[in-house]
Amino acid sequence: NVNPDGIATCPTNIQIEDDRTGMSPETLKRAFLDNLFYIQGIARDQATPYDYYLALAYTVRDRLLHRFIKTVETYNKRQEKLVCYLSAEFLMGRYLGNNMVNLGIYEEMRSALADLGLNIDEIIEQEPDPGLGNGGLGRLAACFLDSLASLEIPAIGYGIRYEFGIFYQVIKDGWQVEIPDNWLRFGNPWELPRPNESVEVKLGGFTETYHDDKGNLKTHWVPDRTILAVPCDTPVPGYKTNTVNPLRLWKAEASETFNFDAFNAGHYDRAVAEKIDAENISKVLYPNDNTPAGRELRLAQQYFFVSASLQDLIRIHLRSHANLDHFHEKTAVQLNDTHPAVAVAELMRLLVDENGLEWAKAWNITQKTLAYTNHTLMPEALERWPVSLFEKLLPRHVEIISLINHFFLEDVRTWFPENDELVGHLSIFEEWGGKQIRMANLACVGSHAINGVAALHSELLKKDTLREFALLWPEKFYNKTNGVTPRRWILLSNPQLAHLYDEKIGEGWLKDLSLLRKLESYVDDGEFRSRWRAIKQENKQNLANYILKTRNIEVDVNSIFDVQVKRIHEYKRQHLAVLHIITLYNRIKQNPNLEIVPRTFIFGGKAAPGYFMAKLIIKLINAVADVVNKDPDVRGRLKVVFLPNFNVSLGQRIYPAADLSEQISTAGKEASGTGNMKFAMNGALTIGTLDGANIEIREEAGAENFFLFGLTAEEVYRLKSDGYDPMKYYRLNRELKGVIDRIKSGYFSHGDRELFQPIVDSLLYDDQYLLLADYQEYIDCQEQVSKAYQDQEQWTKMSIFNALRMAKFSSDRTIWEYCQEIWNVKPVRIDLND
Ligand code: B1H
Repeated sequence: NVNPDGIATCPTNIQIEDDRTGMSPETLKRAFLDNLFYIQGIARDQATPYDYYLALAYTVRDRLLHRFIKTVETYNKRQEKLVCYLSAEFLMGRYLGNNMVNLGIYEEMRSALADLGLNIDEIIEQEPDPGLGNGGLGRLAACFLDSLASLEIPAIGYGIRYEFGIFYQVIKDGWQVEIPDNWLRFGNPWELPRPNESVEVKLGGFTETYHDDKGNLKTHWVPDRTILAVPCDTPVPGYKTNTVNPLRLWKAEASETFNFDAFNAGHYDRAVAEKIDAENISKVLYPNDNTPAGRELRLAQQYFFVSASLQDLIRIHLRSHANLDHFHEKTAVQLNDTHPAVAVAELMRLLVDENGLEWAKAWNITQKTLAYTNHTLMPEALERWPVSLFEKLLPRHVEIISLINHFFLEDVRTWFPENDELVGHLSIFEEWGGKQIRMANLACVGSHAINGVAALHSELLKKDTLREFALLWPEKFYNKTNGVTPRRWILLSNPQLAHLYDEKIGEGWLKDLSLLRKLESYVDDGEFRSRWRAIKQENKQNLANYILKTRNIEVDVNSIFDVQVKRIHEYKRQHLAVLHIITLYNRIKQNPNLEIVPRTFIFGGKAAPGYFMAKLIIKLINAVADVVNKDPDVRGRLKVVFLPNFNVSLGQRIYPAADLSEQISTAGKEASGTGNMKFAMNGALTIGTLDGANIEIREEAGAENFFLFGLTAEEVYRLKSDGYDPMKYYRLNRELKGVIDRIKSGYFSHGDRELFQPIVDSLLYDDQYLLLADYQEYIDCQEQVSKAYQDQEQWTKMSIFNALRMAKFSSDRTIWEYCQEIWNVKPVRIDLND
């Protein structure tokens, strides 16, 4: 452009995009190259795939930071109530793809990179999967953060920045071997350390009393060490909102003052030891699912992140309020299971000891601030801490808990005079067999709301696990059926399916999953059905390629992909699926020409390193796989695959490729399950018991679109109280006997009859999870599955109904219910131009 004087000018209408915020492919490309050069410090022809990943991550991060800073600024200005989700686990999965999806720049970025000859999917695969959680509980927390930001709710997730996440699982000779997960080795572009916002956390020592200036008797905690909690913030964007909420994870460091003292006194070795001790607190995630670790370091971890988080919240509140009188009106704290339940005592300590509030006032604030979610009915999973251990680490908290208990039981005794049994059940202290603190009781007493995670689970909590509390405070009890985010679990995992939805009804379904119901009439459209099948087929092919590459097993993409992926646990009954496989195998061995619908059995899941039976079940699956896959009589009609290291990324590959979802826990044992929802959303049919959220999935999908079998929770209860005898089933059921005898004979263990003896014995002489009682119905039901699969048109219809009717299981619905009924919070719109 040239002006009348012949001087070159810029056209006035040109839109200049900032390199750090612009979203057009041109700008994205320029920003990416800029980051590659100036942040990675590498020339293009020298760059590794991981360099590309980091350059892309920083490009995406810039677009997040812009929104993140505005979000925090808006929250500070508006002073609306804030949700704080306290969780020892956040199983976030890879950030890069998800962040691009939520920013709405995935396709722009794909084309920007394609212009440079780069494949976006390959770059995404470079990111280590952040595994800061064990399974469902940690992944739920991650889905909740996605929904909170997508619903524009002011929220913050608080947890621990573990240096080592859940171990990496490899399979050697059929056994699980654990490898440390050094996920931070190559840096983490998503986190922002905030050392200036560090807080001190005390541990150990003793308490002493003193008189304050008004002559009141006060208690003072004299700790024997102080740890520095350094916050590292990861921005969590909502889907196509400007909201970017923080996930604030605390890293433990030695507090310099302490270290320095020792150092100056000439105790160099002691200073170093203290530093190591301090850093150990956030070193590693305890790899237990549904069983507490009971170790001193675990309690230290719990207290560490709870204390740091509550101190942070109090600091935030006092920045804009004169005192803490209205703290509960501005802060809702959700306890993700009992892992952060020490918050009850810590909030009281901070309010009373450190901020001078009266006990009664502090107690009112504490109860109104806290709410507790229970995630399990397994009695052995309820956390209890020996008072002696607790006292060693948290002497002041034991005093506070004793006082809380004292006042609480005093009330109970006036409401229910002379009912010692009730008092015994409600007490925070277990007196029997070495005094212990019952964390669930502490959480119940200190909270205004208590919820389970599926309808049945919430009912069983009231009837059983927390019965006495439900009698005392029925109004405190809620159900909040779990959900999962459709952004990661449909759009990101199954882009083809998402594209089909977009094409038919636009993109609105990602924010309102109930819109998918509009597609129901397409079940009668043959063309739609064949497209549906083609998508499933392509997903199956992708998984088959992965299986070939990683396990060197060839699978038939026309066979039923029958999948069970979840943590390995006896109550989840992976070994019941194994009994089914051996049943089919025995039938083939008896009659090699038997007509049978081909199946590929796919398993995945980690066992807690100390859980002997779970590890033996993995070995059994692999042992059966070795025999079945190699046997020429089988002629490839059955294949068994154990995919190592099941994690969020592998889940994203697996759920879209499944035909059949195995949800076969003993009724009354699985609190909810969330994998069950991910499968159904991706068009898998479920074979399942009436347990956890299966019940609600079946209600939504329609009973005719669900393969149901097995005892109900009530029947399980009755059978057990009538005296269950597994041997009876073994003796009376010839096929079952044949299956168990096959394992016993050493057929799957090169003649070794001892190897699987513990599994056989537990089934024949105990069978607390009632595999033998459910066996025949399971086999019969699987027969129905095979029959149904042969009618591909009908199967497709059932698949479509499942996928389209899962709106209830969007975590947006779950979070909205928490907002309305438990947290009393409203959305805050973030305006980038404010
Ligand atoms: C669930 C756990 C759990 N329930 C203790 N309980 C842990 C307990 O490290 N620990 O000490 C770790 C995890 N996890 C799961 O929560 C339930 O089994 C699922 O049924 C449920 O869907 C999920 C989310 O609510």
